Amino acid sequence: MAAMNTIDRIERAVRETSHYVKRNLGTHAGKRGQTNPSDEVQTGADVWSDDLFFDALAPLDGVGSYTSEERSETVDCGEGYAIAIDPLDGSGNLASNNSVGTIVGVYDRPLPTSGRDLVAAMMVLHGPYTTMTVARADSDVVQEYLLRDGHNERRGVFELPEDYAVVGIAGKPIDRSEQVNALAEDLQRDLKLRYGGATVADLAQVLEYGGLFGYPKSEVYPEGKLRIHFEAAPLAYLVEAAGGDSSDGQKSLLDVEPGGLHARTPTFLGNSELIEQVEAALGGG
Ligand code: FDP
Repeated sequence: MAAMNTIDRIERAVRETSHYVKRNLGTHAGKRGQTNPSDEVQTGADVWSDDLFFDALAPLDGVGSYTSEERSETVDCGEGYAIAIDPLDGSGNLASNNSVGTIVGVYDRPLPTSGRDLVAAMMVLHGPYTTMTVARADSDVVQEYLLRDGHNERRGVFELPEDYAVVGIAGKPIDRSEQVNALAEDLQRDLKLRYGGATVADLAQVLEYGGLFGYPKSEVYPEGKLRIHFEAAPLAYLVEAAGGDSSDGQKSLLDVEPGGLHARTPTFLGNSELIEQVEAALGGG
C-alpha cells in the first residue's frame, strides 16, 4: 500500500471529524450571539466545529497554516499547505433542522491567494446521510464517499450531467439587480427551483442533476455573500474538476484575487452552458 501523503492525511482528518460532528450536531445548534469576522451571528455549532477541525488538522505533518471563516487571523502551524475552512457551512439552517456541511480548501501558498493555488477541495454534506466529495490535483476523478458508523465507502464519482434540471439563485428580488432578476426569471422558466440556504446542499443538487447555483451581489451584500477562500474557490475547484464551470459574473472563480482573508465574491457554479448564460447576462458588471 502506498504511503499516505499530506492530502491523504487531511482527507482522513476531515472524514473522522465529520463523523463526530454529525453525531453531536444537535447538542450544539443553539444561538450563541457572538459574531464571526464577517459580522454574522455565529451558532454554538460554528465555534464548536471550528475547534474540532482545528484540533484535527493543525497538528498534521505538512499543514503550514489554518484559516477559518470563524477566526479573524490565520494560525501558523509550521511548514506546508494552507488550509482554509468553513467548518459549518449553512449553519443558519440548523434552527429549522435542515442540511449543513463543511468546505475545505487546501492551498499550496499562504493566504490570501487565488483558487489557482488549490491542490485539493473537499465538501461534506450532512443530509439524511453524510457524504464527502473530494477533488485533488493528484486524481482525475471527483470522488464521493458515504460516511457511516465510523466507516467510509466509495459511493461514486461526480461528473456534471450534460443536461441540467435545477437552479437556485440566492437573495430577495427586491435586493438584486435587474440583470440578475431577468436571468433568474429566464432560467426558472424551464429549470426546477432548488434553493435551501446551505451552499453545500444546494451545490450537491447541481452536481447530481446538473444546473446552476448562484449567490449574486445584492444591496445587502454588495460584494456577494460567499467568501473566496472558504467557499467560492474550493467549490469552484470541485465543480470545474467535475466538468462544470464557475464564475463571479465575468471570469472563473479560480481567477478571483482575494483582497483579504475574508474577502467575498459573487458566486455562480454549474454547467458550462449556464455559466456562459450568466456571463452574457452579467458580464458588464
Ligand atoms: P450561513 O450564513 O447560514 O452559514 O456561508 C454562507 C451561507 O450560509 C451559505 O452556506 C448559504 O448558501 C448562504 O449563506 C445562505 O444565505 P441566505 O440566508 O442569504 O440565503
